Amino acid sequence: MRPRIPGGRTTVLAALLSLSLAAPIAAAQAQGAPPHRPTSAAADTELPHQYEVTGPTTAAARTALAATGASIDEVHARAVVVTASRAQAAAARQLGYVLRRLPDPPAAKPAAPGAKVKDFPPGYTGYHTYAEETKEIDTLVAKYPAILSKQVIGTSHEGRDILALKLSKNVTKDENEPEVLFTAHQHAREHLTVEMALYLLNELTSKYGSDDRVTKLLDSREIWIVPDLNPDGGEYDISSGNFRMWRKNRQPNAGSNEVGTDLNRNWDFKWGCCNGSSDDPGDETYRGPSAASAPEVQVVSKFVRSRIVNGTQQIKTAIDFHTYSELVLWPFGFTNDETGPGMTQDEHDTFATLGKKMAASNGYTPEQSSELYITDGAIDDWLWGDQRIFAYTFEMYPSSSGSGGFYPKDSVIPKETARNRDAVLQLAEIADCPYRAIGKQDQYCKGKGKG
Ligand code: 0X9
Ligand code: CA
Ligand code: ZN
Repeated sequence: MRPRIPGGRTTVLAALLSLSLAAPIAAAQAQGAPPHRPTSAAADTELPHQYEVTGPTTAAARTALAATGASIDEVHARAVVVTASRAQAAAARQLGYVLRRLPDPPAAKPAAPGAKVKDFPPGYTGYHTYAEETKEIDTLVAKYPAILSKQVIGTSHEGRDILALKLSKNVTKDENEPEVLFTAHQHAREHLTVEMALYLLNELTSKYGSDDRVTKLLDSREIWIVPDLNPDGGEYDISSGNFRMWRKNRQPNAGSNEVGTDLNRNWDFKWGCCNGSSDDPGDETYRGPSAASAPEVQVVSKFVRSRIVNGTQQIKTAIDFHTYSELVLWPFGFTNDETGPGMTQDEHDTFATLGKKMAASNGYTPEQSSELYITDGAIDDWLWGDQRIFAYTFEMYPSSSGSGGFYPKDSVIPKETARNRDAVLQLAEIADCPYRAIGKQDQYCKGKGKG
């Protein structure tokens, strides 16, 4: 594991920053960061941009910065990277920070106004649009009907199907096996996470019967994959021909022209409790008008609750995939405390031990999510706090904006999805008794389940 610097996680970039505070991020310079002056292009003013913010060094300072409504995309020892609208950037400057605008995502040829773009731009066509994703899933279900089944668990605001795929031997039967959940794409611009879900679907079907670990897993577990929580946002992000840097869903807000709720601030556990989300519909981290107000959150919450059988939640472990920063995060996000109501020492130790083991296999940095900044209404807090599922958030590739930020080229997809294979298998394998991670299986799991 990498060494830690107090007040922030350590990355190569952070080390560079600390050596040379005055030097801007080299990659940003090389790509020609745009100047700070406002531009007159109307389209430009509508899109948020990324900024390097020098100054905040503690989780508390980052939480205060997040209260401007910007999203925090990277955390380093002496700087962060945010996505912010013009107003949010101004608010951050009001806090006394120096902001430097980073290059915008690569732009394809702008489409004619109103024209609907059907695919990702050149260099990104390996990513799956919603239609391509649907087709790929249907092909796999047709090819592997004995071990893969598809359910439509509900629809998004705009009416797109939200799917849950089940992988198991005897897939049509609800067997008494530990269940595991993988979710992806709460945030529209985090397209690599859909590829992660598709990778798992391909890997766990095509290797069944030939790969020992995969075979044992499907023989003894029921694995659920919800590959796309935010299909509307994902399609909106690509539909102009330029990446829009969109984060939220596409649900309108009453009394506002601003669209969308941040799904990862909308879950019904400690919703809006702790300055870890925004009440302003224009903000990146808008929590919505009430807990679970987003249809996508309702659909997945209902699905998770449906896995309570005879009073016992069958799902034991979970990962929600995001990008980016290469992190393994665990609850709680709403508090800086490691233990307290809803989190015993043994529970915390189980989270931390498992989280560090997974991080050792993929090279990510492990930490409690609130070490970054406070978040309330995030999915992992709900999965643990409300459903007692050992739930993690993975922030995938890259580690920084200089390597593509939210929009790395499609050439990285195979490597950066396979990179999480071992971590995913680990978490699925230990689902029968997560407390085995701390050697307390006899205390917590005696006579329960099967391995
Ligand atoms: O802010 C978020 O929702 C996540 N970062 S992202 O850049 N993908 O938006 C981090 C969430 C951390 N908090 C919890 N996992 N609770
Ligand atoms: Ca079951
Ligand atoms: Zn995210």
